[in-house]
Amino acid sequence: MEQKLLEIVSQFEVVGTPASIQPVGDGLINDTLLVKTAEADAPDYILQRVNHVVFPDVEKVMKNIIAVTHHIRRKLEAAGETDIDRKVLHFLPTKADAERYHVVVEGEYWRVMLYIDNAITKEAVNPASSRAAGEAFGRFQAMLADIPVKLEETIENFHNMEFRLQQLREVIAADPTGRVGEEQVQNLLREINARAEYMCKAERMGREGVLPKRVCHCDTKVNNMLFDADDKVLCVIDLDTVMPNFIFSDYGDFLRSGANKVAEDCPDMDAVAFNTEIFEAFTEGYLSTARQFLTKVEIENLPYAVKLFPYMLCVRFLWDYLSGDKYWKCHYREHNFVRANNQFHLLLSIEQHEAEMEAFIQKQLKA
Ligand code: GN1
Ligand code: MG
Repeated sequence: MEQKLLEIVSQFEVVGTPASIQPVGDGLINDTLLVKTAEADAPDYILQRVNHVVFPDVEKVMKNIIAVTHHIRRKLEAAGETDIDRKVLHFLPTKADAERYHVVVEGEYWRVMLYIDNAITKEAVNPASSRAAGEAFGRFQAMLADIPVKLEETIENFHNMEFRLQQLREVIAADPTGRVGEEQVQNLLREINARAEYMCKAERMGREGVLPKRVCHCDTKVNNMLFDADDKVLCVIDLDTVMPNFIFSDYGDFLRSGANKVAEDCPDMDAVAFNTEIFEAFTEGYLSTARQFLTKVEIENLPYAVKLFPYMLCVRFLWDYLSGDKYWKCHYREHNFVRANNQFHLLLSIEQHEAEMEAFIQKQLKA
């Protein structure tokens, strides 16, 4: 096996002799391996197998990633930054084709990037890491605000609320699991329907031309950043979902996961609550780097974005529950329903904080 993997690495423009290989990290989607080279002065590498079930079009994914990393690299160079290989991911071209950044071996997709040593990832969401995340994801969007190429949508309609509601309506009509009639489902559906029109506001504003799509990360989690030993953010990682979206995706989804006082599948609905301290820290960080390019409409709708993502995940989890639990792994029959209900309770808690969120954002803008 190791020999086969080392041969894959050798198909890329690596410097030095790949000598050993071992798994690193705990990513659930892709397989990630650290490749050490024999020479002390040669860099080490990361070899990654891309999950082509989640990402059916790996060509598109790689095209986006290369456009994004090259654009950020040029920005950092123009700003006179040093140590750039630690501040943006560096993917290696293949030996066979300098324009290609992945190889296909026996139906599996592989890519290689430079290993960033002495970097740290954080799992804990606290005010400090949330502020750092806000800053980093805001800066990421800012650097990509003027990217000259149009990126591809690597998961079609990923954060399209109208599409997610349509999916839910279709599964209700087909009712393959016979779960639609459950009282708990009917109760949740009433709440979903009552908010459906409001929650599709982003799509409407997009069609009216008042809300732009920008390059977004679309998986803004605290563990998708690398820090150096001094706790400074080096770069944003995990770029597979980078695609054009409303900026609400990056802002709202971080708070959906980070500012819930409990895990997204916690069954104790009374414990589900919006953590305003995390909201404030993340918002402060995000606005410090993103306000330079955000429009008035985008800023005014940040509180809407905070509500949109719990609502969207409520709809997606319920859709999966009614479909027979095919998308998310479930450990018990009600697991997806619990997730959906948890997200709905998070939304209820957020709705209580609306005026407070607006006031906080206005205060930041005046600061
Ligand atoms: C999925 O598997 P993970 O945690 O990277 C989903 C996200 C959801 C999340 C909720 C490609 O992400 O959109 O927010 O579950 N990613 C995809 O747990 O569907
Ligand atoms: Mg990750």
